[in-house]
Amino acid sequence: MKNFFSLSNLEKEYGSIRDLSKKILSGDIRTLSRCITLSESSREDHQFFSRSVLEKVLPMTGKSLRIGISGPPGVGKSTFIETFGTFLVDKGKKIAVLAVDPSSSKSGGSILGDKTRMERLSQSDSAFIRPSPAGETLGGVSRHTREALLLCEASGYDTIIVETVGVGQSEATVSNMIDIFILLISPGGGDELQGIKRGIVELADLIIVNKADGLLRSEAENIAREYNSAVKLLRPKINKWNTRVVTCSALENKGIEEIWSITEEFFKKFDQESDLSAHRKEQFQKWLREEITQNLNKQIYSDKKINDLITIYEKKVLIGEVLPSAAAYEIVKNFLKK
Ligand SMILES: Nc1nc2c(ncn2[C@@H]2O[C@H](COP(=O)(O)OP(=O)(O)O)[C@@H](O)[C@H]2O)c(=O)[nH]1
Ligand SMILES: [Mg+2]
Repeated sequence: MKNFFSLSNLEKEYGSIRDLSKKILSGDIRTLSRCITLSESSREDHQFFSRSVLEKVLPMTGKSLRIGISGPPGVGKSTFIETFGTFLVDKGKKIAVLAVDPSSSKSGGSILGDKTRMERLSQSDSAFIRPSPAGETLGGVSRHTREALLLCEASGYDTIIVETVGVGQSEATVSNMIDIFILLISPGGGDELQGIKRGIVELADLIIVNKADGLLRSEAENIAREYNSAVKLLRPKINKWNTRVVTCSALENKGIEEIWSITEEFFKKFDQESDLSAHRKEQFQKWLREEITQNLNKQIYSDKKINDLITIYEKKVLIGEVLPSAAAYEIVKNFLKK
């Protein structure tokens, strides 16, 4: 790739790309964190720099189980990841948790709360927990998270958990970077079937009704039954895989074993019947296309002259003089001429 930035200053500050990539491969956590931070930076030279490191280690990526976990706030995602993650660490796995929270810039983030709810996991040497900051766009979040995911894989993490707040569009984006999509729901939150967006339910390979303990237990089991009949109507995403529904208690550590065995079963099936690597190639293709669109968008809107032109056309559109489609055509034509 042609080098548009002077990287020598960055190499002086952070180390050479060669060294950094070696450290990533050796599992050095400080370097991993630093490279993720650089890829999240709004500075293009930082992004370019971290991409250069990532490109060097790219052949060592793609070997983890990528698990997406989603669900409305308060459903118990962080608690579940603590329990499930600790269970996996005890099995000898290395876990990276990437939390995507597009709302975190407004709320100040749930990061502090998460750290305390993932206390055991965050203290483990075999776990790496990293919240993704809110990008200005979902596209930003998705690129950060994808790059962080690949960097973690290169660092030797064999299980990557990507957590999203199940409130919107971010699920579809995240489902395009993971292998298995797990949806958490819980009783008592008023999230009956209609409360959770249908689209999210359709993405789920596994639905977990959490908080199946104490007084909530029978309600949790009822909800699981409801979902079980509802998902039968959904088309299986991959060959012969029907969305499964189970109950668990993240707090009391119940049902975790079964969830792991379903996950393993899923990966086995996936690998045999749909070929995991083909799936990942497809994801890379989509990523490329997404990036092209976002890059173009960014370039158009950051061009002063084109922005002036947009303002002019906007006025014309608003008084009904020009059709939006015709205006867009002219604006893009002008942009391409430059
Ligand atoms: N009874 C019960 N409460 C739970 C369970 N899992 C989480 N919680 C509680 O639900 C609340 C929200 O949990 P949290 O993990 O922060 O949810 P998140 O917003 O989805 O990450 C906390 O008060 C947890 O203690 C569970 O399995 N059973
Ligand atoms: Mg949380």
